[in-house]
Amino acid sequence: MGAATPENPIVAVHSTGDGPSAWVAALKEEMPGVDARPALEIAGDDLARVDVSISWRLPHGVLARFPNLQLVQSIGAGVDHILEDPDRPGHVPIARLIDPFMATSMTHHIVMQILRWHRQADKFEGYKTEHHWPMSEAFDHRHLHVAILGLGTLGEHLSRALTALEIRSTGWTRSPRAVGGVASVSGPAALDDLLTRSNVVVCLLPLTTQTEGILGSDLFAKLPKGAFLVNVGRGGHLVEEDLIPALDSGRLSAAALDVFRQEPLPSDHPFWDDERIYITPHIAAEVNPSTASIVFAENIRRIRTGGTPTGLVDLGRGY
Ligand code: NDP
Ligand code: OXD
Repeated sequence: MGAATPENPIVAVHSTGDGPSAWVAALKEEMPGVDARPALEIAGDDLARVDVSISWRLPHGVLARFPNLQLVQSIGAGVDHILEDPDRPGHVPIARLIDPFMATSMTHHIVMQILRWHRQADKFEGYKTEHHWPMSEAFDHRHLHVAILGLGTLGEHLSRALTALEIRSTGWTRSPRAVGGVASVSGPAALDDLLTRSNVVVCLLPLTTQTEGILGSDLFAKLPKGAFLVNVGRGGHLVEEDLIPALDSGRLSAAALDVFRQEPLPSDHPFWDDERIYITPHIAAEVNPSTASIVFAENIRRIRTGGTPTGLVDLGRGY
């Protein structure tokens, strides 16, 4: 671990979007007496009092201003936004957020997208406009097989929910992983076989040097024709220029994207106007200040009492 806990320690909080105030308030609610402040407002002697940073997309270089930092806590399950900071003090541990609320929220989003595609919701919207009442439509969920790339906290939750809905799924992991009642395979060789028997692919991987660009033409070519892609991992997983050709060729029939290489997605990006691409603005599993603060408060207590925080990242693996 890093330096000793400073006297009168401060938690430095940063978030994009609505800013840090909701996070500061939720943390104070959960941990009365905590000295939590917006990270960008901490200056002078107070910089040495910061022992914990809780952040989402903190500007690069800010972590390096805290000489007694002991924990970098991500506001989010992904930590790529922290690892990207070239000035990050490398010896300070990083924790990702493991929050059951997020897992449920992510599962709801993905199930919604899969069922929207499978039950052809867009077609029925069109029928409504036309006042058309088709004589029959067959939906056979037994033909669905979902490949879940990344069977971690979120992937495992999804897999269990799909099983309850009688939708088959198989998870893909880096190292062999036995999760009771959940089918899984691991390693690059097993992925090829999994793809050939999956008509839905869900990416729930962390962004690492190994997973960057994994959703590209090579992977699409292994899928059965007409497959459906859901990317909720990171924009860097998708080779964006390979998506529209895969849709045009019929290899993919549609894609639901929640994350993009550039966020917000630029207004002139071709994905906006392609009706085969469902777009959501990185809201698949929004972090919730009141539930996440329970985890943050526990990790602050642990780091200040010599304990081990939950969700510690293996810096060698990158997640
Ligand atoms: P976990 O760390 O719990 O799980 C990651 C999974 O990915 C593990 O099963 C891991 O395998 C697998 N994995 C990692 N690298 C590889 C690889 N090279 N080959 C095969 N499998 C690999 O993460 P979470 O489930 O908590 O979150 C996953 C990601 O979801 C986050 O990193 C983030 O990018 C994204 N996310 C997106 C959100 C959104 O709103 N769009 C919200 C929250 C998260 P193993 O089990 O062997 O370690
Ligand atoms: C996360 C996210 O990583 O919101 O939690 O993407």
